[in-house]
Amino acid sequence: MHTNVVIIGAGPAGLMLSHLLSQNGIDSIILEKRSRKEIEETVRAGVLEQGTVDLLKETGVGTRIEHEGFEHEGIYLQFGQKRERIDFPSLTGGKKVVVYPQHEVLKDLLKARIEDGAAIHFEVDEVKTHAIHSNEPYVTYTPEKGASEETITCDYIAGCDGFHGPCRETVTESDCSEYEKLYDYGWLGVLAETEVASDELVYANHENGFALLSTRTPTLQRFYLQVDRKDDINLWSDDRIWTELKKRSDIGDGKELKDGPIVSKNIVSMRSYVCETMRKGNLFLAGDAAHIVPPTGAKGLNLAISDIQILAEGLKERYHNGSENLLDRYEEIALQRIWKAQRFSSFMTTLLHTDVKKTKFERKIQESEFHYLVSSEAAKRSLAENYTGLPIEWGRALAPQYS
Ligand code: RFL
Ligand code: PHB
Repeated sequence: MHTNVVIIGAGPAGLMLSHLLSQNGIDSIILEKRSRKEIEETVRAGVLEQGTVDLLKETGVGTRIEHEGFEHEGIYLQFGQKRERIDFPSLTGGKKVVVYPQHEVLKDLLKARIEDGAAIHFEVDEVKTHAIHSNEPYVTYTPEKGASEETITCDYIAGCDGFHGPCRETVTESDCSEYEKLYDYGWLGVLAETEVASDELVYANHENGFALLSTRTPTLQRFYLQVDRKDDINLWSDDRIWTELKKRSDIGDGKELKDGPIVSKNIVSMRSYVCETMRKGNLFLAGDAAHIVPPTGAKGLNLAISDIQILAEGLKERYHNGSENLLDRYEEIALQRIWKAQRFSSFMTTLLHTDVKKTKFERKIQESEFHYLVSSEAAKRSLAENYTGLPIEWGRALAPQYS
């Protein structure tokens, strides 16, 4: 088998890359270790930046988002019992975000790719990259556990295999620059069958820890609680979860969060990580394979998509004009946006989480940060600009045209 680009991973990054390449007449094959069903059922992100939504719509995969996504024009920030709203359109010249689950984005992309006849191999095993420094790199894999090995030769390999995939290891096993911060806390995420808790997302800081009220549908809600990163989910009964959610989101107005059956719960740890070496030979890393942000800024999926916009444009220039100039600048262009999203995610995380290691002085500074933020037009504008999504800085390169 031969193709232009072998894409490892059918998450948002891998599927979007395959989609954009096919729209530009460039062949790819996707290798994915999970089943289609598992991909379409895993609950993760919820908030899409305006730029992500625009790209999905412009490239023909935005019909369901248009009808089923919820446009949000702001968020609430809460400190103790004080809750303040940040209005996005008035602060950003009209920008909004859309609440639409990641697995629904994946369903839309998978449907489009499969209808288009794309080669996507699910449930593969033993994916390995080879000869990445040559002009004929190749990937080996087994179509299922224990089956005999297959080989795909290609021009480029895109490592879109998330934080735990094998591609980043290939990059980091020799010279590379990595940056990392681990947090002492994690998020306990739940899906609960109850009514919408708030018209817009609530990010609440409470002395017991952070809480986030988000949504999925009018009858299914997504809530998160800050917990210890090593906490055991079995110690969190539904009653304990509801008690904490109610306490942490209470604003003293006598209205209590409405509880209901909790249909899923799990704990994820939080980290900030960047592998600045996003290209090694003809292997490119994109999305979570190259960087991780704590979810407080709602940036991970959106960053994966902007990496892919840059990479796809570079590949387009290579296949259409024979020039690698833009591909050579992939890292440089992508990292500009990645570090700004890292900064914002770290800022939101530090602002909103309760850190028992903070001194009384640091706690006062955190409180003052909140009061400054909600009372300053400039600070609110900065938050709104970052939350709704910063532009890709193409620099000397031309902005892409997907229309
Ligand atoms: P993914 O989604 O991890 O996809 C990687 C794919 O690669 C496959 N894979 C392999 N395939 C073949 N062989 C191997 N050896 C492989 N190893 C792995 C995997 O099965 C998978 O299908 O990475 P990608 O595409 O870079 O996308 C990144 C996003 O998924 C991630 O950043 C977001 O979910 C982060 N995130 C959020 N991002 C937002 O933009 N907005 C949000 O509101 C938001 N909320 C969140 C989040 C992440 C969360 N968790 C679970 C950490 C909320 C949470 C709780
Ligand atoms: C979600 O709805 O899953 C969600 C929303 C906002 C975040 C993170 C996750 O910052």
